[in-house]
Amino acid sequence: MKIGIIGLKQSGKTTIFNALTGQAAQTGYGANKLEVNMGTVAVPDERLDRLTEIFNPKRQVNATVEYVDVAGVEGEKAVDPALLNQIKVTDALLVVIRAFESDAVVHPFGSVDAIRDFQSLMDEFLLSDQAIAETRISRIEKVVKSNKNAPEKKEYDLLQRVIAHLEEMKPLREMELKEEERKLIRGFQFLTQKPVLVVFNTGEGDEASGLLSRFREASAGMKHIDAIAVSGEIEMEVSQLSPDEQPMFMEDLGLEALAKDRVIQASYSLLGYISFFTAGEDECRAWTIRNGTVARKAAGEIHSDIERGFIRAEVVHYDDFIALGTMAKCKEEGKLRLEGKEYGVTETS
Ligand SMILES: Nc1nc2c(ncn2[C@@H]2O[C@H](COP(=O)(O)OP(=O)(O)OP(=O)(O)O)[C@@H](O)[C@H]2O)c(=O)[nH]1
Ligand SMILES: [Mg+2]
Repeated sequence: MKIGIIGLKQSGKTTIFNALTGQAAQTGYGANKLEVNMGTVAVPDERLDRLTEIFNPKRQVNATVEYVDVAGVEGEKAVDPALLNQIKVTDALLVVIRAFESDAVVHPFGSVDAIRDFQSLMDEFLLSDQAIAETRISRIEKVVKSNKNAPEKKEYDLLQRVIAHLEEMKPLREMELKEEERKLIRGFQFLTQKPVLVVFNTGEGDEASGLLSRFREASAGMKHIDAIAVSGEIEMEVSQLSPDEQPMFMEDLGLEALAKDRVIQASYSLLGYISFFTAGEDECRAWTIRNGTVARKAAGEIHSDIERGFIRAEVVHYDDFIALGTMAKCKEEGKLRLEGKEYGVTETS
């Protein structure tokens, strides 16, 4: 899974990137202009750890999340194409919104108002997508108008619908698209098509429940969007400590879970992602798929050859396996099932 971190200038994106990845990228004004910070972290998974204990494989391979932290956006105008390019191939956007007060940090709009900034960014993303769609339309308009059978005709018609949808101030996340249509516009990587996890960057000890409930009002009816509050600066400090030291500081700060883990959890649930496992003497490994992905496609995550040659899979539910302890026992008890190509892999199956 790959997540793009985006937000207004000086909202704390790089601070939060550091908290999520344990890196120490430079923060503060002008720190990264058009440079990109990238970091990959392993998705912690107790179930996988348990499988490793049982199978004792040569290696354990966790699922990973890749974060891309880019420069801040200006607000109130379409997003810079150079920046768009940097967060292009991402599954979701992590939108950082400043909610902390500080005289030392300049806010581009002159004051701290998190809900205003949220709305302003959403508008900016709409504008940005509109500009992309319009540019493409103007490029193919001539050929489509002069030749009814032009191959670009389908794309042209779809982009007209996309623009009409955006003009109603509706994000493309909420547009009904057929699989074929989705493919047709995939290359544009429209911002408003991506699921959004808003991270309100709050000051130390700030109570965030009021802000989160105002967010829920402001985002009522919107789809594929969620929000959490994170104290960026504190979380970054904790992330720089050794794993042994972290629990004590978390307790002192009253943190039940780290932003690093909360963001991963929120992202999985926002995207409807789940893990399935493969386990053996060589490796125990977690794979990320969308909940309900058919077995053949899930197998394709492992290798395209397996997808092509897929006949059936032997499946056992994690809980059954842990309860019974060995594959042989699962087979004996009828818990090892043969499933065909179209079997939907879900968390509970
Ligand atoms: N008080 C306080 N300051 C913070 C917090 N998070 C970030 N800052 C400060 O805000 C400034 C900007 O932080 P960055 O993480 O560099 O922000 P950014 O969004 O990456 O900035 P650009 O990449 O320049 O757009 C830095 O001086 C941080 O120390 C916070 O939670 N509380
Ligand atoms: Mg930054």
